[in-house]
Amino acid sequence: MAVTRTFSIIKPDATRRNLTGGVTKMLEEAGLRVVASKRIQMTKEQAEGFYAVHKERPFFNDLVSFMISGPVVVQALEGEDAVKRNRDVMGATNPADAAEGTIRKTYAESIEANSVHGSDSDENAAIEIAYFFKPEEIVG
Ligand code: IDP
Repeated sequence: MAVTRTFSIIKPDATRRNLTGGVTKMLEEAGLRVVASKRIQMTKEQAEGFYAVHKERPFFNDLVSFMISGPVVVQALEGEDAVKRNRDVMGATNPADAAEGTIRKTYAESIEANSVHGSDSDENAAIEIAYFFKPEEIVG
């Protein structure tokens, strides 16, 4: 299977509870390698742009407010079939539906404050990585 990249965000509910290490450990144990990482405070404009695909959804404004409510850690991850591998370890969007052993089952507070973002396709992974990282910030 091919080694690919995906994009991850450790969301404000997780940074607030000092779970950056806990989440990253679960990503690494799932076979993903952190090839870029930075802790940032997203601006409203950045969050709106990142989630533009959801702008017609009823939860869009709340989601943007949540994502700028504290620092996040944006990461590029590398591994075999990285997008699926990451989605598997993240678990379902709603932690109530997430499987045992997943990040969201372990750490998420609610369907909104669900601790992590992960790209849903290789195409979106490339777009999302480029949204936050310059090529030289990624060291494989
Ligand atoms: P995903 O993060 O599992 O890919 P998406 O459907 O792409 O899920 O939703 C993006 C993010 O929007 C979710 O991770 C969550 O933070 C938030 N979200 C999704 N559905 C709801 C909802 O019904 N209420 C509040 N927030 C939601």
